Amino acid sequence: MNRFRTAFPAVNRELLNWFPGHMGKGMRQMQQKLKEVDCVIEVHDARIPLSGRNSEFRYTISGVKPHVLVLNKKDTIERGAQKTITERLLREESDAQHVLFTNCKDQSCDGIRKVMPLAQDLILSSNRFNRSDKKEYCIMIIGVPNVGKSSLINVLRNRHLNKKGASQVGAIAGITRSVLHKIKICEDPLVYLLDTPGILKPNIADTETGLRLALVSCLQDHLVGEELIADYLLYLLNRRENFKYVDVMGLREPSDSIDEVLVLGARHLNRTVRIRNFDRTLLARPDVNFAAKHMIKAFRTGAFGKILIDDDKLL
Ligand SMILES: Nc1nc2c(ncn2[C@@H]2O[C@H](COP(=O)(O)OP(=O)(O)OP(=O)(O)O)[C@@H](O)[C@H]2O)c(=O)[nH]1
Ligand SMILES: [Mg+2]
Repeated sequence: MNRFRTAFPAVNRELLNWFPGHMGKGMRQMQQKLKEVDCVIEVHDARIPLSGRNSEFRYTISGVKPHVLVLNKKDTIERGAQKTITERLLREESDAQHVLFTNCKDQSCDGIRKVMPLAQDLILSSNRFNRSDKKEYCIMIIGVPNVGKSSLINVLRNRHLNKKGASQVGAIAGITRSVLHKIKICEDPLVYLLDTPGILKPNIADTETGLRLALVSCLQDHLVGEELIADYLLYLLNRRENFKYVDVMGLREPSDSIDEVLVLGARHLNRTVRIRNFDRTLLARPDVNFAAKHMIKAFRTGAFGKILIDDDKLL
């Protein structure tokens, strides 16, 4: 009998719905700018190619414009998976017909090299409506938070203009908060990119979609709860029989209990928190929150290997 969970229990939606004011405002700003846009590049995380894309973009932003789907952070999945993902998208997702895989941390990445030529081809073969007299191209970069939209702009600008750091980048979701000014990234042809804030759907589809987004940092960890994200990670690792966490958390054997993993992990890491007992004496307890953060960080820094989270959806 399998001793690991075969399904993850549903969790309170409120933990997974994150739609702060700047997202609603950002969406409105993006719609207003749309008439100045020739092409939309949607960036998403390559670990979740089928989960968590904001389907509202299709109706409000990208539907009428040439569209490229950039699956970024390709360094976090096996190279061999790219073909399977692309075939699946081409077959089943009508709004993912031009797909590129990129690593914004690698200037020489072949996907990065293909972004501008592909966008230019699509623009040239499109009807530019009110913009057919305009010489310059304007491309809007959209996506959910923290997938690397600003990083993509920076790496393209660096590649084509040899200039650095036009748009602020950060490891926490919600760095870019409004639609920014046009950023020139190429002289010939003259191309401008528009950076935008990461925008989620106001209502998350289901628990697993929300937790997959959380695991790759599209939500803010403390809002979801680090222990919950670590539990979902444990569930995914056990399902894959990936037991690298045993060493990372200082365990003797695999476990399906997040409480056990975090308590033993905190002891292994020698981290305690002091809590006040009912008689006002101080007690030292294992710092399970620290242990959860440690486990999530290990996943995000690749200590558990390259993991395509959506692999179950590709079967
Ligand atoms: N491993 C890896 N990390 C990346 C890559 N591209 C960006 N990152 C990291 O992902 C994080 C988010 O990058 P940003 O460019 O700020 O993402 P964003 O989509 O603009 O985020 P918001 O503005 O918050 O919506 C940063 O820590 C980047 O260093 C990549 O190709 N591979
Ligand atoms: Mg940004």
